[in-house]
Amino acid sequence: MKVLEREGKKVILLGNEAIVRGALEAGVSFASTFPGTPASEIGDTFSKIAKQLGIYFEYSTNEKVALEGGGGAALAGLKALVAFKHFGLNVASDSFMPLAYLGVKGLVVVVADDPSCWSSAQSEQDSRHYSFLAHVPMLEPSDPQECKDFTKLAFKISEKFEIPVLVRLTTRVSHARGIVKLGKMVERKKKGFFKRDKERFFNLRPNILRMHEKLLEKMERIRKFSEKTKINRVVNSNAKSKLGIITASASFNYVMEAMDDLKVKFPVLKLGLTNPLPEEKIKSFLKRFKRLLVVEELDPILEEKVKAMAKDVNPKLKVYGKDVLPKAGEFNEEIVISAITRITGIRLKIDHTSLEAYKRKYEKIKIASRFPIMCPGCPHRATFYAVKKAVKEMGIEPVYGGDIGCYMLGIFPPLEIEDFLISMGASEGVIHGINKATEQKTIAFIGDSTFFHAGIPALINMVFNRSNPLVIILDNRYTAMTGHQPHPGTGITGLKEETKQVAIEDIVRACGVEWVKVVDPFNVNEMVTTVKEFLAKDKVSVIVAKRECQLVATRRKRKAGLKIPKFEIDQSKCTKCGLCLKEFACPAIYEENGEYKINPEICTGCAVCFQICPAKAIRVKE
Ligand SMILES: Cc1ncc(C[n+]2csc(CCOP(=O)(O)OP(=O)(O)O)c2C)c(N)n1
Repeated sequence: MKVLEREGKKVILLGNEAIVRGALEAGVSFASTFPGTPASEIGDTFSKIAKQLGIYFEYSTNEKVALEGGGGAALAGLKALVAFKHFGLNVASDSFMPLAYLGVKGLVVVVADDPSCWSSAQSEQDSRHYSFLAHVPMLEPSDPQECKDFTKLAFKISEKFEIPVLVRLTTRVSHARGIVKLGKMVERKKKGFFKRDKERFFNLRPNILRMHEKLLEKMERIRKFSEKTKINRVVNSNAKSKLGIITASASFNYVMEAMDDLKVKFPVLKLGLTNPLPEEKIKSFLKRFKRLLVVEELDPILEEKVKAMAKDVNPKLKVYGKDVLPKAGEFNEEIVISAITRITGIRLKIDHTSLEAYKRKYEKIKIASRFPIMCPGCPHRATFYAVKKAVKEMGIEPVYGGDIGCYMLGIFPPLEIEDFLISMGASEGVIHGINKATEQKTIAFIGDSTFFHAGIPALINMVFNRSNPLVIILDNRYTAMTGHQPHPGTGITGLKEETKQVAIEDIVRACGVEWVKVVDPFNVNEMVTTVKEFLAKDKVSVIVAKRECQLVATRRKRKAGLKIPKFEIDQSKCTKCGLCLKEFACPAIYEENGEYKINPEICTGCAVCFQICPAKAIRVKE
């Protein structure tokens, strides 16, 4: 594996893989995560290599638990890396703040933001705020080489100043590939020892105020380091210009590309350590200019701080930022070009002949616009179909709580079976509120991984506070949407070792739910009957819709050389009612010249269409 290549070699790594290599070079002993794109490959890489290196790695049940595990290992003297996506830091934040007070050392937390929400349903978020909120130093790499180097440096800072360190990525940094020059992997400690230390660990009054002050003092000491470190550096220092640029993270790359295309050179202060900021360095940079542009994605965090500094040292400086750049969404080179153009009047010299040729070439390519869909044979689709059939037969229109996972694609037409999506586990919490507030029937859909992550307290709340929604736990055996990582119900750990399978139905019963049934969603009739039965209950009821993700099942069958049955439509029997295509909406089914057909290339043989066809026109293909 490339992340394990020897010292001195140059290899092409993904930003996320480079994070792992940086941790290996720092001597990491413990790594934990909860999957979430754009951070997922960090955990998945550890999962592949940890065992052979004697590193402990786990997919934790959620990000708070992952951080607490990493925090515990670090308190016991091991170097620990914890990684998750931006929403993960929200979940972990309750423990993130006090861990900073405890002076924990050797703890690096990697958070990956997703400007433009390429793989995040819920909200855009600028996690840099957490660094300032928690008084935790923050490093922001721009490319894979920096991902490696900054992770190593993050461990150094954490060890030296006895503080957790945040490494903040964005999708473009996590998922960029680039050449990385590898350093030496060091020996790692196998076991630590927790030494009781009341002074350091008892964060109660009166200790707590002293600990808070100590944390702030540490940040002041790190500020001095920030002034000196080479990762806060000026690029194009000698360029003669009245405009200067301050930037960090992926934005630095767009700035460099924009200057290249505009054929201009402005001095650029590239910040790698963005909290604490090197105030003296920034102030001396600001003094040189009449105009300054701050390029940062999402919130104007640097901009506001730079504006405040400019008041002291260069009050006439005009600072541009969110007045010429978008406040929402990811940047790109063109966006930065347009900001520079607006400030300076410099125009991009466009070669119109090649532009016209480019337009002509791409005008011909028509990309179908369509909603993202669940895979052919996805058990979630079968569950949704059965629920829709059941409520139609009952003549009711329930409120549907949606949650986070592959099944959230059910929000799109033609299924449209989720009324809201908020955060992991919120389907249950919110549907409980709606159940209490209305006379309407309520159904919460929640995935298996999501149930383990955040669904249990909300289910207990329904029992405790006596609401009666129907909760359907879509148990496809994996955390599927982020790459089929195992969870507590899968029976395998992140180190690929066998472990106990925690049965969801046992937890549900232990929460106090009286009406619980495990149903295979591919058994359409049983699913419809159970939904109808449970919707009539006056207490909360739970269906565990249990069927392995069809992608995994099909891959396994193919690998074992087993035949995957295919289905076809007998045109002589088909009445063209359209139920299979328009209501069940399996992507393997399509219409051609007025006939409905099944594409054998993608049919996975789930046999649900076979069961639901009213004309019995679907049969096994010989
Ligand atoms: C707090 C938080 N952490 C991680 C994620 C990333 N994430 C998006 S979908 C998903 C998978 C959920 O798995 P599961 O509930 O089993 O549903 P499946 O995809 O298997 O259908 C995860 C972890 C997130 N959105 N929020």
